[in-house]
Amino acid sequence: MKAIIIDAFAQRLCQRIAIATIATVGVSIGLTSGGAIAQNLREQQQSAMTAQTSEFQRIEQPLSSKILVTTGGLGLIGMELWWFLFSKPKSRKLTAQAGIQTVTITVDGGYEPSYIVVNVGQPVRLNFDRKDPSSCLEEVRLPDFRIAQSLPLDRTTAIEFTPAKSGKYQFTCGMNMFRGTIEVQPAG
Ligand SMILES: [Cu+2]
Repeated sequence: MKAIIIDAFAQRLCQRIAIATIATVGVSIGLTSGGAIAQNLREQQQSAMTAQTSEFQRIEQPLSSKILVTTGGLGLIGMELWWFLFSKPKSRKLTAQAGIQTVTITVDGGYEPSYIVVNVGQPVRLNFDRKDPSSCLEEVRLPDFRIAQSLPLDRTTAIEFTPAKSGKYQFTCGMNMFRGTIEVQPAG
């Protein structure tokens, strides 16, 4: 049990580090290109300044754009840190309605909620509400339950199954890029 929790945590952390890395690269590129643009502007200005006389107006523009880029970059880094340190995976514990554990999962740039907790031996109904037009999310798979279901856009598609054993099961898009987890808790 402990091993499972650690494993899930490591997986989660791994995902986050990957996304954080991408975000960092994005910010770096933004800062670098911003700096390059600012420098370019300054060079242009300096050559223009030798020809013209109005100095003060011209020097202010590259400075302000530099400040803007730096502030934007720092803001993004702050948001990234906040997200990395404080945001938590959203999980949902289902309660049965008329004997079926039901949840609606919004499919829009991923799955929300992406972590679902159910009880063993009780029917589960996942209502996938697909709002994302990208073909990436047009199919959902639950390999452990031998389910592969296409999801029409702007519609809710129900998938039903009954987990016979406790454990953690993945559901993914057709290309295994987006993932969610169904945690099946043992009886009692
Ligand atoms: Cu995909």
